[in-house]
Amino acid sequence: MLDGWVPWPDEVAARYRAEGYWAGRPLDRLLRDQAERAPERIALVDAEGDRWTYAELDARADRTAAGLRRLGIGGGDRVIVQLPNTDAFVVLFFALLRAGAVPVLTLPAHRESEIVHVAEVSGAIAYAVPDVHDGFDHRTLARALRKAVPSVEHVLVAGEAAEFTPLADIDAEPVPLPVPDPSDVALLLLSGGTTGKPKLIPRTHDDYTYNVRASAQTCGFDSSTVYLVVLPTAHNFALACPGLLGTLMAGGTVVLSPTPSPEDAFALIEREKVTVTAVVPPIALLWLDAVEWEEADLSSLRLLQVGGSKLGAEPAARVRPVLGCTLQQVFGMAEGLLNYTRLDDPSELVVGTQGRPLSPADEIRVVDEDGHDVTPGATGELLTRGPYTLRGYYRAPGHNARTFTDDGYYRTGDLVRVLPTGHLVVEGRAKDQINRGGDKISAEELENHILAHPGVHDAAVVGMPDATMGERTCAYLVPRGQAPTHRELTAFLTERGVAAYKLPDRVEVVDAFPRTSVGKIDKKALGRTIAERLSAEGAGGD
Ligand code: OOB
Repeated sequence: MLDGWVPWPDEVAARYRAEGYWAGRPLDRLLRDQAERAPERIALVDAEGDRWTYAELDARADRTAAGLRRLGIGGGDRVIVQLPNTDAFVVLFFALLRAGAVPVLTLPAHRESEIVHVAEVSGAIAYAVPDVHDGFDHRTLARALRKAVPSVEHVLVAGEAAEFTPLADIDAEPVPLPVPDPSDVALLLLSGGTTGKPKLIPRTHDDYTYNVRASAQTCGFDSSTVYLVVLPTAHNFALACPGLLGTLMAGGTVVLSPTPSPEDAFALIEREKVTVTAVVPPIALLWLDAVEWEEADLSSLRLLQVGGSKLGAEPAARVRPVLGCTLQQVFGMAEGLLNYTRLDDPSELVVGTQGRPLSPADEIRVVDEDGHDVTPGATGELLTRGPYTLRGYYRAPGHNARTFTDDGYYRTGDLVRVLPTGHLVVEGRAKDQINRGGDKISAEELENHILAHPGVHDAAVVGMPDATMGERTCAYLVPRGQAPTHRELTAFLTERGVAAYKLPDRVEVVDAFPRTSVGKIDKKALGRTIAERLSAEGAGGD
Protein backbone atom coordinates (compact mmCIF):
# COMPACT_ATOMS: atom_id res chain seq x y z
CA MET A 1 0.00 0.00 0.00
CA LEU A 2 1.24 3.50 -0.84
CA ASP A 3 2.15 5.42 2.31
CA GLY A 4 1.47 9.06 3.09
CA TRP A 5 -2.19 9.17 2.19
CA VAL A 6 -5.31 9.09 4.34
CA PRO A 7 -7.64 6.14 3.70
CA TRP A 8 -11.32 6.21 4.62
CA PRO A 9 -12.04 4.82 8.09
CA ASP A 10 -12.59 1.05 7.95
CA GLU A 11 -16.28 1.15 8.85
CA VAL A 12 -16.96 3.80 6.19
CA ALA A 13 -15.06 1.82 3.56
CA ALA A 14 -17.01 -1.31 4.52
CA ARG A 15 -20.27 0.59 4.03
CA TYR A 16 -19.24 1.93 0.60
CA ARG A 17 -18.42 -1.64 -0.42
CA ALA A 18 -21.59 -3.15 1.04
CA GLU A 19 -23.74 -0.52 -0.66
CA GLY A 20 -22.09 -1.16 -4.00
CA TYR A 21 -20.33 2.17 -4.51
CA TRP A 22 -16.93 0.51 -4.45
CA ALA A 23 -16.83 -2.44 -6.79
CA GLY A 24 -13.39 -3.75 -5.86
CA ARG A 25 -11.96 -3.63 -9.36
CA PRO A 26 -8.77 -1.98 -10.61
CA LEU A 27 -9.29 1.17 -12.68
CA ASP A 28 -7.62 -0.19 -15.83
CA ARG A 29 -10.26 -2.96 -16.06
CA LEU A 30 -12.67 -0.56 -17.74
CA LEU A 31 -10.52 -0.76 -20.87
CA ARG A 32 -10.03 -4.53 -20.68
CA ASP A 33 -13.79 -5.10 -20.23
CA GLN A 34 -14.65 -3.26 -23.43
CA ALA A 35 -11.74 -4.85 -25.32
CA GLU A 36 -13.28 -8.21 -24.46
CA ARG A 37 -16.84 -7.13 -25.19
CA ALA A 38 -16.31 -5.16 -28.40
CA PRO A 39 -12.70 -5.56 -29.59
CA GLU A 40 -13.28 -4.09 -33.05
CA ARG A 41 -15.13 -0.95 -31.99
CA ILE A 42 -13.25 2.35 -32.25
CA ALA A 43 -12.01 3.49 -28.84
CA LEU A 44 -9.80 6.43 -29.74
CA VAL A 45 -9.30 8.88 -32.58
CA ASP A 46 -6.57 11.49 -32.61
CA ALA A 47 -6.54 14.86 -34.39
CA GLU A 48 -4.80 13.37 -37.44
CA GLY A 49 -7.56 10.81 -37.76
CA ASP A 50 -5.54 7.82 -36.58
CA ARG A 51 -7.94 5.28 -35.10
CA TRP A 52 -7.47 2.69 -32.37
CA THR A 53 -9.87 -0.18 -31.79
CA TYR A 54 -10.47 -1.28 -28.22
CA ALA A 55 -8.41 -4.40 -28.88
CA GLU A 56 -5.49 -2.37 -30.25
CA LEU A 57 -5.51 0.11 -27.38
CA ASP A 58 -5.75 -2.66 -24.81
CA ALA A 59 -2.92 -4.65 -26.39
CA ARG A 60 -0.73 -1.58 -26.69
CA ALA A 61 -1.28 -0.74 -23.01
CA ASP A 62 -0.26 -4.30 -22.09
CA ARG A 63 2.93 -4.12 -24.15
CA THR A 64 3.84 -0.71 -22.75
CA ALA A 65 3.16 -1.97 -19.20
CA ALA A 66 5.53 -4.87 -19.80
CA GLY A 67 8.11 -2.43 -21.19
CA LEU A 68 7.77 -0.21 -18.12
CA ARG A 69 8.36 -3.21 -15.85
CA ARG A 70 11.45 -4.09 -17.84
CA LEU A 71 12.75 -0.56 -17.16
CA GLY A 72 12.11 -1.18 -13.48
CA ILE A 73 8.98 0.99 -13.24
CA GLY A 74 6.07 -0.49 -11.26
CA GLY A 75 5.15 -1.44 -7.71
CA GLY A 76 3.81 1.90 -6.49
CA ASP A 77 6.44 4.04 -8.26
CA ARG A 78 5.18 7.54 -8.96
CA VAL A 79 5.53 8.72 -12.55
CA ILE A 80 4.86 12.33 -13.49
CA VAL A 81 2.83 12.48 -16.69
CA GLN A 82 2.85 15.76 -18.59
CA LEU A 83 1.50 14.90 -22.00
CA PRO A 84 -0.86 16.86 -24.23
CA ASN A 85 -4.08 15.45 -25.71
CA THR A 86 -2.51 12.65 -27.71
CA ASP A 87 -2.89 8.89 -27.86
CA ALA A 88 0.47 8.67 -26.05
CA PHE A 89 -1.29 9.94 -22.94
CA VAL A 90 -4.04 7.33 -23.12
CA VAL A 91 -1.66 4.42 -23.73
CA LEU A 92 0.74 5.49 -20.99
CA PHE A 93 -2.03 6.13 -18.47
CA PHE A 94 -3.38 2.58 -18.76
CA ALA A 95 0.11 1.09 -19.03
CA LEU A 96 1.19 2.75 -15.78
CA LEU A 97 -1.89 1.45 -13.98
CA ARG A 98 -1.21 -2.05 -15.28
CA ALA A 99 2.45 -1.87 -14.33
CA GLY A 100 1.35 -0.99 -10.81
CA ALA A 101 2.85 2.51 -11.04
CA VAL A 102 0.99 5.63 -9.91
CA PRO A 103 0.53 8.33 -12.58
CA VAL A 104 0.93 11.86 -11.21
CA LEU A 105 -1.04 14.01 -13.63
CA THR A 106 0.22 17.51 -14.42
CA LEU A 107 -0.93 20.01 -17.03
CA PRO A 108 1.09 20.73 -20.19
CA ALA A 109 1.23 24.37 -19.03
CA HIS A 110 3.14 23.55 -15.85
CA ARG A 111 6.77 24.60 -15.71
CA GLU A 112 9.83 24.00 -13.61
CA SER A 113 8.44 25.53 -10.44
CA GLU A 114 5.42 23.23 -10.37
CA ILE A 115 7.07 20.10 -11.77
CA VAL A 116 10.05 20.21 -9.40
CA HIS A 117 7.71 20.59 -6.45
CA VAL A 118 5.47 17.75 -7.59
CA ALA A 119 8.50 15.51 -8.12
CA GLU A 120 9.84 16.30 -4.66
CA VAL A 121 6.56 15.66 -2.86
CA SER A 122 5.68 12.55 -4.81
CA GLY A 123 9.22 11.12 -4.87
CA ALA A 124 8.67 10.38 -8.56
CA ILE A 125 11.16 8.13 -10.32
CA ALA A 126 10.09 9.02 -13.88
CA TYR A 127 8.78 11.94 -15.91
CA ALA A 128 6.90 11.53 -19.21
CA VAL A 129 6.82 14.49 -21.62
CA PRO A 130 6.36 15.46 -25.23
CA ASP A 131 9.50 16.68 -27.01
CA VAL A 132 8.26 20.16 -27.91
CA HIS A 133 4.73 21.33 -27.20
CA ASP A 134 3.30 24.81 -27.74
CA GLY A 135 6.78 26.06 -28.59
CA PHE A 136 8.22 24.81 -25.30
CA ASP A 137 10.95 22.17 -25.15
CA HIS A 138 10.03 19.81 -22.33
CA ARG A 139 13.37 18.01 -22.59
CA THR A 140 15.04 21.18 -21.26
CA LEU A 141 12.68 21.12 -18.31
CA ALA A 142 13.46 17.42 -17.85
CA ARG A 143 17.19 18.19 -17.62
CA ALA A 144 16.56 20.83 -14.97
CA LEU A 145 14.28 18.45 -13.10
CA ARG A 146 16.86 15.66 -13.05
CA LYS A 147 19.39 18.08 -11.56
CA ALA A 148 16.97 19.36 -8.94
CA VAL A 149 15.39 16.02 -8.00
CA PRO A 150 17.81 13.11 -8.37
CA SER A 151 15.08 10.53 -7.59
CA VAL A 152 13.82 11.12 -11.15
CA GLU A 153 15.76 8.36 -12.91
CA HIS A 154 13.84 8.08 -16.16
CA VAL A 155 12.64 10.63 -18.66
CA LEU A 156 10.23 9.19 -21.22
CA VAL A 157 9.69 11.30 -24.32
CA ALA A 158 6.88 11.20 -26.86
CA GLY A 159 8.75 12.18 -30.06
CA GLU A 160 12.43 13.11 -30.40
CA ALA A 161 13.94 11.80 -27.19
CA ALA A 162 17.47 13.27 -27.41
CA GLU A 163 19.47 11.54 -24.60
CA PHE A 164 16.26 10.22 -22.98
CA THR A 165 14.06 7.14 -23.52
CA PRO A 166 11.59 7.31 -26.44
CA LEU A 167 8.12 6.35 -25.22
CA ALA A 168 7.62 4.45 -28.45
CA ASP A 169 10.51 2.11 -27.51
CA ILE A 170 8.88 1.07 -24.25
CA ASP A 171 7.52 -2.14 -25.62
CA ALA A 172 7.79 -5.77 -24.60
CA GLU A 173 5.88 -9.04 -24.83
CA PRO A 174 3.03 -8.80 -22.32
CA VAL A 175 3.75 -10.52 -19.03
CA PRO A 176 1.36 -11.45 -16.23
CA LEU A 177 1.38 -8.58 -13.76
CA PRO A 178 0.23 -8.41 -10.15
CA VAL A 179 -3.31 -7.09 -9.78
CA PRO A 180 -3.36 -3.94 -7.64
CA ASP A 181 -5.41 -3.71 -4.46
CA PRO A 182 -8.53 -1.73 -5.52
CA SER A 183 -8.55 0.14 -2.22
CA ASP A 184 -5.05 1.48 -2.91
CA VAL A 185 -4.14 4.76 -4.64
CA ALA A 186 -4.41 4.51 -8.43
CA LEU A 187 -3.33 8.02 -9.37
CA LEU A 188 -2.44 11.42 -7.98
CA LEU A 189 -4.18 14.55 -9.25
CA LEU A 190 -2.94 18.10 -8.74
CA SER A 191 -5.06 20.43 -6.64
CA GLY A 192 -5.79 24.02 -7.65
CA GLY A 193 -4.14 25.01 -4.42
CA THR A 194 -4.75 27.63 -1.77
CA THR A 195 -1.38 27.48 -0.05
CA GLY A 196 2.23 28.18 -0.97
CA LYS A 197 2.67 24.97 -2.90
CA PRO A 198 0.34 22.78 -5.00
CA LYS A 199 -1.03 19.69 -3.23
CA LEU A 200 -1.44 16.15 -4.51
CA ILE A 201 -4.78 14.37 -4.39
CA PRO A 202 -4.75 10.60 -3.96
CA ARG A 203 -7.54 8.84 -5.90
CA THR A 204 -8.03 5.12 -5.35
CA HIS A 205 -9.07 2.48 -7.89
CA ASP A 206 -12.36 2.06 -6.04
CA ASP A 207 -13.17 5.73 -5.67
CA TYR A 208 -12.15 6.81 -9.16
CA THR A 209 -13.88 3.88 -10.84
CA TYR A 210 -17.06 4.84 -9.00
CA ASN A 211 -16.55 8.53 -9.97
CA VAL A 212 -16.35 7.46 -13.62
CA ARG A 213 -19.20 4.92 -13.54
CA ALA A 214 -21.70 7.12 -11.71
CA SER A 215 -20.81 10.09 -13.94
CA ALA A 216 -21.24 8.04 -17.12
CA GLN A 217 -24.67 6.87 -15.93
CA THR A 218 -25.81 10.35 -14.93
CA CYS A 219 -24.68 11.81 -18.24
CA GLY A 220 -26.28 9.04 -20.32
CA PHE A 221 -23.03 7.76 -21.85
CA ASP A 222 -23.31 4.58 -23.91
CA SER A 223 -21.65 2.91 -26.89
CA SER A 224 -23.02 5.61 -29.22
CA THR A 225 -21.21 8.35 -27.27
CA VAL A 226 -18.51 10.20 -29.17
CA TYR A 227 -16.68 12.38 -26.63
CA LEU A 228 -14.35 15.19 -27.66
CA VAL A 229 -11.50 15.88 -25.25
CA VAL A 230 -11.03 19.63 -25.40
CA LEU A 231 -9.63 20.43 -21.95
CA PRO A 232 -6.30 18.86 -21.00
CA THR A 233 -6.71 15.08 -20.60
CA ALA A 234 -4.94 15.36 -17.26
CA HIS A 235 -7.74 17.51 -15.85
CA ASN A 236 -10.24 15.57 -13.74
CA PHE A 237 -13.17 17.05 -15.69
CA ALA A 238 -11.96 15.81 -19.09
CA LEU A 239 -10.53 12.58 -17.71
CA ALA A 240 -13.26 11.22 -15.49
CA CYS A 241 -16.40 13.38 -15.30
CA PRO A 242 -17.33 11.24 -17.28
CA GLY A 243 -14.71 12.31 -19.80
CA LEU A 244 -12.27 10.05 -21.53
CA LEU A 245 -12.55 7.25 -18.97
CA GLY A 246 -16.35 7.38 -18.83
CA THR A 247 -16.53 7.12 -22.60
CA LEU A 248 -14.23 4.09 -22.69
CA MET A 249 -16.14 2.44 -19.85
CA ALA A 250 -19.37 2.88 -21.82
CA GLY A 251 -17.80 1.53 -25.03
CA GLY A 252 -18.00 4.84 -26.88
CA THR A 253 -15.36 6.68 -28.90
CA VAL A 254 -12.92 9.27 -27.55
CA VAL A 255 -11.74 11.98 -29.95
CA LEU A 256 -8.71 14.08 -28.98
CA SER A 257 -8.60 17.77 -29.83
CA PRO A 258 -5.15 19.37 -29.63
CA THR A 259 -6.64 22.71 -28.52
CA PRO A 260 -10.04 24.11 -27.50
CA SER A 261 -10.04 26.59 -30.40
CA PRO A 262 -13.25 26.63 -32.46
CA GLU A 263 -11.14 25.91 -35.57
CA ASP A 264 -9.81 22.64 -34.16
CA ALA A 265 -12.79 21.58 -32.07
CA PHE A 266 -15.56 22.41 -34.57
CA ALA A 267 -13.74 20.62 -37.39
CA LEU A 268 -13.44 17.51 -35.21
CA ILE A 269 -17.08 17.69 -34.09
CA GLU A 270 -18.12 17.71 -37.74
CA ARG A 271 -15.63 15.07 -38.93
CA GLU A 272 -16.19 12.56 -36.09
CA LYS A 273 -19.86 13.38 -35.38
CA VAL A 274 -19.06 14.21 -31.78
CA THR A 275 -22.03 13.91 -29.40
CA VAL A 276 -20.64 15.38 -26.17
CA THR A 277 -17.81 17.52 -24.89
CA ALA A 278 -16.76 19.44 -21.78
CA VAL A 279 -15.42 22.99 -21.61
CA VAL A 280 -14.75 25.82 -19.16
CA PRO A 281 -16.93 28.97 -19.37
CA PRO A 282 -14.51 31.15 -21.42
CA ILE A 283 -14.44 28.44 -24.11
CA ALA A 284 -18.22 28.15 -24.02
CA LEU A 285 -18.45 31.92 -24.57
CA LEU A 286 -15.99 31.74 -27.45
CA TRP A 287 -17.87 28.87 -29.11
CA LEU A 288 -21.20 30.67 -28.74
CA ASP A 289 -19.72 33.52 -30.79
CA ALA A 290 -17.66 31.39 -33.16
CA VAL A 291 -20.70 29.77 -34.78
CA GLU A 292 -21.00 33.14 -36.58
CA TRP A 293 -17.76 32.70 -38.49
CA GLU A 294 -16.76 29.02 -38.26
CA GLU A 295 -18.46 27.02 -40.99
CA ALA A 296 -19.04 23.65 -39.37
CA ASP A 297 -21.88 21.22 -38.91
CA LEU A 298 -22.35 20.85 -35.17
CA SER A 299 -25.69 19.03 -35.43
CA SER A 300 -24.30 15.80 -33.93
CA LEU A 301 -23.62 17.56 -30.60
CA ARG A 302 -26.18 16.51 -27.99
CA LEU A 303 -24.59 17.64 -24.73
CA LEU A 304 -22.24 20.45 -23.73
CA GLN A 305 -20.86 20.18 -20.21
CA VAL A 306 -19.60 23.44 -18.73
CA GLY A 307 -17.72 23.72 -15.44
CA GLY A 308 -14.52 24.69 -13.70
CA SER A 309 -15.78 28.18 -12.92
CA LYS A 310 -19.20 29.74 -12.80
CA LEU A 311 -21.13 30.04 -16.05
CA GLY A 312 -23.32 33.14 -16.18
CA ALA A 313 -27.07 32.65 -16.59
CA GLU A 314 -27.09 34.70 -19.81
CA PRO A 315 -24.60 32.57 -21.79
CA ALA A 316 -26.11 29.46 -20.18
CA ALA A 317 -29.47 30.35 -21.71
CA ARG A 318 -27.89 30.76 -25.16
CA VAL A 319 -26.39 27.26 -25.35
CA ARG A 320 -29.46 25.43 -26.65
CA PRO A 321 -30.66 28.07 -29.15
CA VAL A 322 -27.17 28.73 -30.54
CA LEU A 323 -25.45 25.33 -30.38
CA GLY A 324 -28.59 23.18 -30.56
CA CYS A 325 -27.62 20.91 -27.67
CA THR A 326 -28.41 20.35 -24.01
CA LEU A 327 -26.35 22.25 -21.45
CA GLN A 328 -25.07 20.54 -18.33
CA GLN A 329 -23.48 22.62 -15.59
CA VAL A 330 -20.77 20.80 -13.67
CA PHE A 331 -19.44 22.07 -10.37
CA GLY A 332 -16.63 19.70 -9.53
CA MET A 333 -13.24 19.47 -7.95
CA ALA A 334 -10.21 17.24 -8.34
CA GLU A 335 -10.62 16.49 -4.62
CA GLY A 336 -13.80 14.56 -5.41
CA LEU A 337 -17.35 15.91 -5.09
CA LEU A 338 -19.12 16.41 -8.40
CA ASN A 339 -22.38 18.27 -8.94
CA TYR A 340 -24.23 17.93 -12.21
CA THR A 341 -27.43 19.44 -13.49
CA ARG A 342 -29.41 16.44 -14.71
CA LEU A 343 -30.25 15.94 -18.37
CA ASP A 344 -33.99 16.12 -17.60
CA ASP A 345 -33.82 19.07 -15.19
CA PRO A 346 -36.14 21.96 -16.02
CA SER A 347 -34.35 24.75 -17.85
CA GLU A 348 -34.40 27.18 -14.92
CA LEU A 349 -32.27 24.73 -12.90
CA VAL A 350 -29.94 24.00 -15.82
CA VAL A 351 -29.41 27.69 -16.48
CA GLY A 352 -29.44 28.98 -12.92
CA THR A 353 -27.66 26.37 -10.80
CA GLN A 354 -24.39 24.47 -10.75
CA GLY A 355 -26.09 21.11 -10.33
CA ARG A 356 -26.60 18.71 -7.45
CA PRO A 357 -24.34 16.02 -5.98
CA LEU A 358 -23.66 13.00 -8.14
CA SER A 359 -24.05 10.32 -5.48
CA PRO A 360 -26.74 9.49 -2.94
CA ALA A 361 -23.79 8.85 -0.61
CA ASP A 362 -22.38 12.38 -1.01
CA GLU A 363 -22.81 14.18 2.31
CA ILE A 364 -22.80 17.95 2.22
CA ARG A 365 -22.98 20.65 4.85
CA VAL A 366 -23.16 24.41 4.42
CA VAL A 367 -21.61 26.23 7.36
CA ASP A 368 -20.94 29.75 8.63
CA GLU A 369 -17.55 31.11 9.71
CA ASP A 370 -17.86 29.37 13.08
CA GLY A 371 -18.52 26.02 11.46
CA HIS A 372 -22.24 25.95 12.34
CA ASP A 373 -24.82 24.85 9.79
CA VAL A 374 -26.55 27.83 8.19
CA THR A 375 -30.33 27.95 7.90
CA PRO A 376 -31.51 26.04 4.82
CA GLY A 377 -31.12 28.15 1.71
CA ALA A 378 -28.63 30.57 3.24
CA THR A 379 -25.12 30.98 1.83
CA GLY A 380 -22.14 29.42 3.58
CA GLU A 381 -19.05 27.34 3.00
CA LEU A 382 -19.57 23.92 1.43
CA LEU A 383 -18.15 20.95 3.33
CA THR A 384 -18.36 17.46 1.91
CA ARG A 385 -17.43 13.83 2.35
CA GLY A 386 -18.39 10.77 0.38
CA PRO A 387 -17.30 7.69 -1.55
CA TYR A 388 -15.11 9.60 -4.02
CA THR A 389 -13.95 12.61 -1.98
CA LEU A 390 -10.47 12.49 -0.49
CA ARG A 391 -9.84 12.26 3.26
CA GLY A 392 -6.48 13.99 3.06
CA TYR A 393 -3.88 15.31 0.61
CA TYR A 394 -0.82 13.23 -0.08
CA ARG A 395 2.02 13.76 2.40
CA ALA A 396 0.50 16.93 3.85
CA PRO A 397 -0.44 16.29 7.50
CA GLY A 398 -0.24 19.94 8.60
CA HIS A 399 -2.41 21.15 5.75
CA ASN A 400 -4.83 18.25 6.24
CA ALA A 401 -5.39 19.23 9.87
CA ARG A 402 -6.74 22.58 8.68
CA THR A 403 -8.56 21.47 5.54
CA PHE A 404 -10.58 18.59 6.99
CA THR A 405 -12.94 18.51 9.93
CA ASP A 406 -12.37 15.93 12.66
CA ASP A 407 -15.16 13.83 11.19
CA GLY A 408 -13.63 13.80 7.72
CA TYR A 409 -15.44 16.56 5.84
CA TYR A 410 -13.36 18.37 3.20
CA ARG A 411 -13.62 22.16 3.44
CA THR A 412 -14.10 23.14 -0.21
CA GLY A 413 -13.61 26.88 0.29
CA ASP A 414 -16.61 27.43 -1.99
CA LEU A 415 -19.54 29.56 -0.85
CA VAL A 416 -22.84 28.03 -1.92
CA ARG A 417 -26.53 27.95 -1.17
CA VAL A 418 -28.73 24.91 -1.58
CA LEU A 419 -32.16 25.08 -3.22
CA PRO A 420 -35.06 22.92 -2.02
CA THR A 421 -34.42 20.65 -5.04
CA GLY A 422 -30.93 19.96 -3.70
CA HIS A 423 -29.27 21.99 -6.45
CA LEU A 424 -26.33 24.19 -5.48
CA VAL A 425 -25.74 27.76 -6.51
CA VAL A 426 -22.09 28.83 -6.23
CA GLU A 427 -22.06 32.31 -4.71
CA GLY A 428 -18.36 32.91 -4.27
CA ARG A 429 -15.30 31.69 -2.52
CA ALA A 430 -13.83 31.69 0.96
CA LYS A 431 -10.42 30.39 -0.18
CA ASP A 432 -7.47 32.52 -1.20
CA GLN A 433 -7.46 31.43 -4.80
CA ILE A 434 -8.13 33.08 -8.15
CA ASN A 435 -10.29 31.17 -10.63
CA ARG A 436 -9.11 32.44 -13.98
CA GLY A 437 -11.62 30.92 -16.37
CA GLY A 438 -11.26 27.52 -14.70
CA ASP A 439 -7.50 27.73 -14.14
CA LYS A 440 -6.84 27.90 -10.42
CA ILE A 441 -4.14 30.15 -8.99
CA SER A 442 -3.16 30.02 -5.33
CA ALA A 443 -2.68 33.63 -4.20
CA GLU A 444 -0.12 32.56 -1.62
CA GLU A 445 1.92 30.56 -4.10
CA LEU A 446 2.12 33.49 -6.52
CA GLU A 447 2.82 35.99 -3.72
CA ASN A 448 5.78 33.88 -2.58
CA HIS A 449 7.23 33.95 -6.09
CA ILE A 450 6.71 37.71 -6.36
CA LEU A 451 8.29 38.30 -2.94
CA ALA A 452 11.50 36.80 -4.27
CA HIS A 453 11.90 39.86 -6.53
CA PRO A 454 14.44 42.30 -5.05
CA GLY A 455 12.23 45.30 -5.87
CA VAL A 456 9.25 43.96 -3.90
CA HIS A 457 8.77 44.54 -0.20
CA ASP A 458 5.31 43.00 0.06
CA ALA A 459 2.80 41.45 -2.34
CA ALA A 460 -0.93 40.66 -2.34
CA VAL A 461 -2.61 38.83 -5.19
CA VAL A 462 -6.35 39.31 -5.76
CA GLY A 463 -8.87 38.50 -8.44
CA MET A 464 -10.34 41.26 -10.60
CA PRO A 465 -13.62 40.86 -12.48
CA ASP A 466 -13.41 40.00 -16.16
CA ALA A 467 -16.27 39.53 -18.60
CA THR A 468 -14.72 36.55 -20.39
CA MET A 469 -12.59 34.82 -17.78
CA GLY A 470 -14.80 35.49 -14.76
CA GLU A 471 -11.74 36.92 -13.11
CA ARG A 472 -8.15 37.72 -13.86
CA THR A 473 -5.16 38.15 -11.59
CA CYS A 474 -4.02 41.45 -10.12
CA ALA A 475 -0.79 41.67 -8.11
CA TYR A 476 -0.58 44.53 -5.64
CA LEU A 477 2.99 45.43 -4.72
CA VAL A 478 4.60 47.52 -2.02
CA PRO A 479 7.97 48.32 -3.57
CA ARG A 480 11.40 48.14 -2.06
CA GLY A 481 13.17 50.93 -3.91
CA GLN A 482 12.29 50.70 -7.58
CA ALA A 483 9.17 48.53 -8.18
CA PRO A 484 9.33 46.17 -11.16
CA THR A 485 7.09 47.01 -14.09
CA HIS A 486 4.47 44.48 -15.19
CA ARG A 487 6.76 43.36 -17.97
CA GLU A 488 9.76 42.99 -15.66
CA LEU A 489 7.76 41.04 -13.12
CA THR A 490 6.40 38.71 -15.81
CA ALA A 491 9.93 38.05 -17.10
CA PHE A 492 11.14 37.41 -13.55
CA LEU A 493 8.35 34.93 -12.79
CA THR A 494 8.79 33.16 -16.11
CA GLU A 495 12.51 32.81 -15.39
CA ARG A 496 11.57 31.20 -12.05
CA GLY A 497 9.59 28.57 -13.95
CA VAL A 498 6.07 29.71 -13.05
CA ALA A 499 3.34 28.47 -15.43
CA ALA A 500 2.10 31.17 -17.81
CA TYR A 501 -1.53 30.99 -16.65
CA LYS A 502 -0.40 32.06 -13.16
CA LEU A 503 1.31 35.27 -14.33
CA PRO A 504 -0.43 38.42 -13.07
CA ASP A 505 -2.60 40.15 -15.67
CA ARG A 506 -2.03 43.47 -13.98
CA VAL A 507 0.33 45.03 -11.46
CA GLU A 508 -0.64 47.84 -9.07
CA VAL A 509 1.98 49.58 -6.94
CA VAL A 510 0.92 51.06 -3.60
CA ASP A 511 2.71 52.55 -0.57
CA ALA A 512 0.98 50.27 1.93
CA PHE A 513 -1.80 47.69 2.02
CA PRO A 514 -5.13 48.26 3.72
CA ARG A 515 -5.32 46.14 6.89
CA THR A 516 -8.17 44.39 8.68
CA SER A 517 -8.82 45.05 12.35
CA VAL A 518 -6.51 42.16 13.25
CA GLY A 519 -3.77 43.51 11.02
CA LYS A 520 -4.05 41.10 8.07
CA ILE A 521 -3.87 42.42 4.52
CA ASP A 522 -7.44 43.38 3.64
CA LYS A 523 -7.75 41.55 0.33
CA LYS A 524 -11.47 42.26 0.08
CA ALA A 525 -10.69 45.98 0.11
CA LEU A 526 -7.99 45.50 -2.55
CA GLY A 527 -10.46 43.51 -4.64
CA ARG A 528 -13.04 46.29 -4.38
CA THR A 529 -10.46 48.95 -5.26
CA ILE A 530 -9.32 47.20 -8.43
CA ALA A 531 -12.91 46.42 -9.46
CA GLU A 532 -13.84 50.11 -9.07
CA ARG A 533 -10.76 51.20 -10.98
CA LEU A 534 -11.58 48.81 -13.81
CA SER A 535 -15.14 50.02 -14.09
CA ALA A 536 -13.96 53.66 -14.02
CA GLU A 537 -11.47 52.88 -16.83
CA GLY A 538 -14.24 51.12 -18.75
CA ALA A 539 -16.59 54.08 -18.27
CA GLY A 540 -13.85 56.37 -19.54
CA GLY A 541 -13.90 54.49 -22.83
CA ASP A 542 -10.39 53.12 -22.23
C1 OOB B 1 -12.71 21.55 -11.46
O1 OOB B 1 -11.76 21.06 -10.60
P1 OOB B 1 -10.58 21.90 -9.97
O2 OOB B 1 -9.95 20.99 -8.98
O3 OOB B 1 -9.73 22.49 -11.04
O4 OOB B 1 -11.24 23.14 -9.22
C2 OOB B 1 -12.23 22.99 -8.23
C3 OOB B 1 -12.82 24.33 -7.88
C4 OOB B 1 -14.06 24.25 -7.03
O5 OOB B 1 -13.75 24.09 -5.66
C5 OOB B 1 -14.68 25.60 -7.33
O6 OOB B 1 -14.02 26.61 -6.62
C6 OOB B 1 -14.40 25.79 -8.79
O7 OOB B 1 -13.26 25.01 -9.07
N1 OOB B 1 -15.49 25.34 -9.67
C7 OOB B 1 -16.63 26.03 -9.93
C8 OOB B 1 -17.36 25.25 -10.86
N2 OOB B 1 -16.65 24.12 -11.11
C9 OOB B 1 -15.53 24.20 -10.39
N3 OOB B 1 -17.08 27.21 -9.48
C10 OOB B 1 -18.29 27.63 -9.94
N4 OOB B 1 -19.04 26.93 -10.84
C11 OOB B 1 -18.63 25.74 -11.31
N5 OOB B 1 -19.39 25.07 -12.19
O8 OOB B 1 -12.79 22.71 -11.76
C12 OOB B 1 -13.66 20.53 -11.99
C13 OOB B 1 -13.47 19.19 -11.73
C14 OOB B 1 -14.35 18.26 -12.23
C15 OOB B 1 -15.41 18.66 -13.00
C16 OOB B 1 -15.61 19.99 -13.27
C17 OOB B 1 -14.74 20.94 -12.77
